[in-house]
Amino acid sequence: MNKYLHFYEFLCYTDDRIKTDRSSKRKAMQLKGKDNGIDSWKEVTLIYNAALRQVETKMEILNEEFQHVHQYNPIEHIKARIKTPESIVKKLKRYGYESTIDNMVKHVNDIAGIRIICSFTSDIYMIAETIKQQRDIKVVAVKDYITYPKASGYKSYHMIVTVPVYLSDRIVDTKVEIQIRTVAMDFWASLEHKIHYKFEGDAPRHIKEELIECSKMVADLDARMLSLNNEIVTLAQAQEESKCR
Ligand code: 0O2
Repeated sequence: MNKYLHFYEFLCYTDDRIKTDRSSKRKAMQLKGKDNGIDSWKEVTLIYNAALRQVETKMEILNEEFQHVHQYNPIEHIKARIKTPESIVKKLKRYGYESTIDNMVKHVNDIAGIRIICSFTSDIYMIAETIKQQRDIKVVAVKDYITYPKASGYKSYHMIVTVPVYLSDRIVDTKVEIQIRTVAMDFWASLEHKIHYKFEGDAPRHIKEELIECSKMVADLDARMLSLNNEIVTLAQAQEESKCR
């Protein structure tokens, strides 16, 4: 029995899912495996990747169906990633747990993460509703940081769901974190994320204040773009109706 799993691969944020970077970026880390070490880790990543692919495919189908029925794409683009082992270990430490595969599966909700970027705030809630209605998806938790933004100014709609992954000998309900946000919210969040990491969470006060100001501008921009779009849709409908008369 291999009690300690020495994991020397660096899993990258990538659309190709798991890629092994054997270059200078190679990272060494340690996760204690409960049973047969490397096989457990491989199995875990295989399962999370399968869950991620399922949710991503569901979202692509939804988008295509919307285009077909309503001649409109609610989803601008989708990003999917498996959390790096480094981030998993950091999160476990922050929560006060030992770095074991068991703890990671139990306590880290965003090992598999998918980000859905929409044009309008209304699309976010519509997509969230359709996810909730899918029979094989179980919603475990919802955090609406749009209605209740974080103190940092962060806005996004988060869902932790489980999807069944069918293996040869069993079905594993696997957690996936879904983040749904507008293009503008995503722009803000990616800059804030970079700043957060650059200053290790302790950015100068004026930068934090500026970010809060920018997040208000993002909210205002989202509201104005939505109202503009609603007006365009209403005008287009009126034009269609007058053609039919
Ligand atoms: P990273 O590096 O993006 O992966 P929980 O998952 O419920 O146990 P957690 O992780 O605090 O607890 O949940 P929450 O608040 O839903 O946050 C999950 C993810 O949302 C974060 O993952 C970020 O991706 C994003 N997020 C949350 N708050 C902020 C914020 O203030 N700014 C930005 N830019 N992103 C945020 P990680 O693991 O913290 O980080």
